[in-house]
Amino acid sequence: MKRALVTGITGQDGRHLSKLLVENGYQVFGLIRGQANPKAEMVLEENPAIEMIDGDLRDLSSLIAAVEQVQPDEVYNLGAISFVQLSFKQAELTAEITGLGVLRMIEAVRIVGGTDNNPIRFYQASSSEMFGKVRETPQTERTPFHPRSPYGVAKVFGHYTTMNYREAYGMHASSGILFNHEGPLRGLEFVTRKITNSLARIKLGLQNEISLGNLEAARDWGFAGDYVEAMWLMLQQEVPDDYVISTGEIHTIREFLDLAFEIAGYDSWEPYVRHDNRFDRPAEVDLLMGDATKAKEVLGWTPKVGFRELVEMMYESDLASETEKMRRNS
Ligand code: NAP
Ligand code: F7E
Repeated sequence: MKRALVTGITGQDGRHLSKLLVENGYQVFGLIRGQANPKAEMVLEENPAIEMIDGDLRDLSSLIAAVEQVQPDEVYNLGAISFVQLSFKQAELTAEITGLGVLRMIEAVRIVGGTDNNPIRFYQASSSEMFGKVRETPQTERTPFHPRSPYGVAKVFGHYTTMNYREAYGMHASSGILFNHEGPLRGLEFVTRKITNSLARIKLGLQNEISLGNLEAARDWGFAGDYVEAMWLMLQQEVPDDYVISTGEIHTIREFLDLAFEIAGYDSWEPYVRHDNRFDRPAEVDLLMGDATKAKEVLGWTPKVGFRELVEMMYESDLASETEKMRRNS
């Protein structure tokens, strides 16, 4: 039975990835930070086969202890402050966790190491935010980086750290440069889930409007369930490498609103959406569009869920859960 250690197990991707790993016959260990983290219970309810291990990306010794205890075949480093807007307000903490946290995690893996003929394989959750003010479109593994937020800067540090450990120590360390991926498990602070959840509440008469920032930004949105498969495939390759994971299709926030409101049976979203400059960013990433040809050719990976299906899935899930909450409260 293969053993995997996953940081960020309580996040969107951690929940999808741990499900996939358990289905693939792995014993899964999740790194959990803090005292009595309430999200740990939720993950265990979803997936009772997971074992939780205490640790924090700010604390190297806790990471070494976790790797020593688990003796993993594979480590997936998904833990981060992942909300770009928050990274502007807590830049130092973002650098500490999203940036230096990668160095600590991969250093723990290097120190513990695994056996000579079975070295520990490492996955780093890199991001399309590293491209920021894009130098070319679509973006590939060779496109230069120009991050536009403390989050993007921290991810560039983590990306180059992973590359450096691969080159300097011959480690099996790979990075997935993942473009935005969403789904019903997406945090409510991200724009897609904020829209589908608010829309479900508007439909049920629980809310009147949605306050949003810049509607003109364009993103390459895929489904998180498809993207965690790519993470796993990267660690099954003989040779470690970096891969762009994306759909190659872009839509603006405005187009997301068009489709979501159409699915919910409205003629127009305009009466329900208000601009609030608290959601504008000091520096914006206008457009991200990935070219995942390498992942297709080497990993055999392609996304399965299209844009309409994704928006429908998120809206239907929010409508069902908000209806259930209403029923319980009545
Ligand atoms: P998410 O839902 O925000 O989850 C972040 C996870 O990081 C949570 O489990 C959180 O745990 C954990 N974490 C935060 N601080 C930590 C610390 N000090 N020590 C250990 N764990 C800590 O993020 P996601 O969407 O699943 O994304 C997973 C990874 O992929 C992140 O690194 C993100 O930056 C990257 N990424 C995401 C996307 C995307 O579109 N989703 C695209 C590219 C890259 P708590 O429950 O304890 O807070
Ligand atoms: O913003 C605009 C906002 O917060 C998308 C993370 O997973 O993907 C994610 O980062 C766009 C931006 O995601 C609101 O200005 C407008 O242009 O959903 P988001 P993100 O910043 O693209 C990357 C790949 C990651 O790696 C990150 O971890 O939407 N926008 N109005 C808004 N965004 C939010 N959150 N809220 C609004 O009200």
